[in-house]
Formats: sequence, C-alpha cells, structure tokens
Amino acid sequence: MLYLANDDPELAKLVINEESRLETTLNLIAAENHSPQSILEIMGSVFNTKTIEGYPGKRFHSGCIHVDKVENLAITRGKSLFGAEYINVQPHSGTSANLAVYFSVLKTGDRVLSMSLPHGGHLSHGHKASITSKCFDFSHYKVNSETEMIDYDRVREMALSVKPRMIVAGASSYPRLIDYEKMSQIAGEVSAFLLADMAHLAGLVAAKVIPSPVPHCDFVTFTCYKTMMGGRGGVILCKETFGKKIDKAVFPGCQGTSAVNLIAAKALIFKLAREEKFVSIQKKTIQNARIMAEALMEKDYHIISGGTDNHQVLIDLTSRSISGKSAEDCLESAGIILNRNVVPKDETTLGKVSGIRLGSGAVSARGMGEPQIRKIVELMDMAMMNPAKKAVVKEVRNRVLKLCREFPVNRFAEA
Ligand code: DSN
Repeated sequence: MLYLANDDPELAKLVINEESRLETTLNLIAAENHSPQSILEIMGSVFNTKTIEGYPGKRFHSGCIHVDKVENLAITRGKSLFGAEYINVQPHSGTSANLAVYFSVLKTGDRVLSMSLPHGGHLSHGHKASITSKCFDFSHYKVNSETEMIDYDRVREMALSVKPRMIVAGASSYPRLIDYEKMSQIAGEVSAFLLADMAHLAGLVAAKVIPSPVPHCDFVTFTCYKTMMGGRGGVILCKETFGKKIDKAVFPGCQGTSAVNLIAAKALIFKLAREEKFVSIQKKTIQNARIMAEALMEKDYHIISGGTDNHQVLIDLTSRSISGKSAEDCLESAGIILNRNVVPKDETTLGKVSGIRLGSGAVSARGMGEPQIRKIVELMDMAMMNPAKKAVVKEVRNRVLKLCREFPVNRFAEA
C-alpha cells in the first residue's frame, strides 16, 4: 500500500475503505469468502507481470523458467487434492471453464441438458442471455414443485427424450447435495458426457465434508473464490482421455494468455486446503448453514427445499411483504451483505426476483458459530420486517457492528 498511496492516494483510500467495509459488515454472499492473506499477497506478486501462452515446457514466450514451476505445482497439487486424472488451471473464470468444456467435445448446435436458472442453474448453463445458449442447444430441467429438489426421474425422462450430447449437473443456487452417481447413470444411458459445475462447492469437496463429483463425471469445473477461499479464476478437472482436448479448448480455443498470479494463487490454496484450519472452516460452514436454515424456518420463512446440505440457504420471500431487491437493500443498510436471487416461482413472471441467497462461508471463516448465526438471523428478521423503520434498521446496524468487532476478519490467521 506504500507505493499505491504515493502513486494514487484516491485509489489507496478506496482500498482502505473496502477493507473497512469487509471488517464492519457481515458477508453472507454465497459466492464470496475471506481469502487468506497469503492469497492476496501472491495475487499481487510479480507473477502478475508474466505473459504466457501454451503450457509448461511448451510456451510461446521465453522467460518461463519459474512460471512453469508455478503451473506444474498447481497441476500436481490440484490433481492430488481432488483425486483427478487431469487438470487445467488456466481458465479465467467458471464461465470460461464451462465454455472450454463445451467446446472440447461438442460441436456447435449439439444438445445439452442442464438446470434452469430460476431453479438453481447458472448463466453459463445455457441461459438465453449467455453466449453458451447461442452456441449449443440447451434444454433445462427443473426442481420438483413440491420438494423443490432435483427430480432425478424427471431428469432421466428429459434425457431420454432430448438425447443430449452433454448433461450438466451443478448449480449456483441449489442448497442440496447432487446425486452425481445417479446423474452419471442417466448420462450413461443416453451416451452423454457428464459435466459437474461445483463452483460453489469446491472448498466443501476439497475438505471432504460433502461427496465429490470427480469419480462420477467426465468433467468437473469450479472457481477458487467461493467456499474454496482462494483467488479469482476457474479450474477444469477431467478424465485423462479428455486432457488434450481440454488443453486445446482452453488455449488457444477460448482464451489467450492466462493469469500467472492467479495460477499461483490456485497452487497456494490447493496446499492450504489440506490444513486442519481449512477443513475446520468448511465443517463449520456446513453446520452454520444448517443452523441458519433452521432458525429462519422457526420464524416461518419459506426456505427453498426445506433446508440445506451445503453453504447456501435460499429464502423465498413471496409470502412476505418484501421483494428480493428491497430485502437486499434494507439488509445492506443494516450491514448484512447478501444478494437477491430468483426462485423457482419467478420463472413465470419476467423480471421478478422474489428471493435472497445466503451463504455461510465468510462468517464461518471469521470464526462465528451457532450463537452468532442465531443472532444474525434475529437481526435479519428485525431489519427485513421493518425496512421503513429507520430506528430499527439503525439498531440492527449497531448490533452487526458489535458482532463484527468480536469476530474480526482473521484471513486464515487462526480458525
Ligand atoms: N456465479 C455467481 C454467483 O453464484 O453469485 C458468481 O460467482
């Protein structure tokens, strides 16, 4: 910060302000976490300078003596951590990783079966606003309207009728475990490739607190900044037989140079993920999400699927007098940061967002447990049910501040 403060005091001040915002608010965004300090260091290191194209030992620029070692470390550690036959650590993001998987084995126009966005899927799973839907012919499965969970019989029926070349098992807002074995049986029945997008779940899988998709899938993609607690960027795991195709699809197929600083951060988080501290945060993340869901249900909130098996809790606010956006705004003014989210019922009403998505990762990384989670639910309820009462929202803000002071962001210093 010394140099930044000298070169651009305005930007330096914004960094300090952001640090303070993180320190003084409760982060319930399921797609975020508090990364270890060493991750921030390596992302800001000289590895940011190096331009690479190609793969270790086969580069298009010289001077790769050290960055080849960095990428090889990320490859060895990542494969070993997830028990994968092959890994590519170059994708810039989860969407880039998914694009590369599609282009590795599909032809444009091929059929893909994936989860619908309002039911939990992701933009890069063929949403009409995403380039993925313009390149491939997506059909979407939904959750069962009663259980709000994946109905595998229905997925099978759709697979038999659509005959996709690829099935995507994975989601960005689905709080339940996915039965990858069942998905693999369905994919096998229709001779489709199976891709699991575990962007949200990678940290939980790395710590072995939920089952891994790796043994059941041809391809697995993930990002490193959610439960994984690392830096930005995506990763592809696959069976050895697809390795060459994946490498070509990533570079030069879908992207040019990759970010060496982020590849180094991936190598680092794959090492840290083996430490007891990391595992303990992931265990706490699961426990805290369950407590959060229970406490909200005690207050009669409609929790999608009636609970959670991972770090996410989805609230459908349809029966409450507040929209997803108003809840997000009101909670932000009270110091509780989360995002509005579409829920299954929103699919018939264009532009309607009736839910909010909560994640337990970042508060667990701060060391919070059951008493704090129950307090957070009390505070959320107080603010959301009184969004127009400034005094109530202010009172919640003060109590959030107190909680934040008791549990400072420790950046992996202790767990
Ligand atoms: N996929 C987006 C989310 O889940 O919020 C960003 O990571």
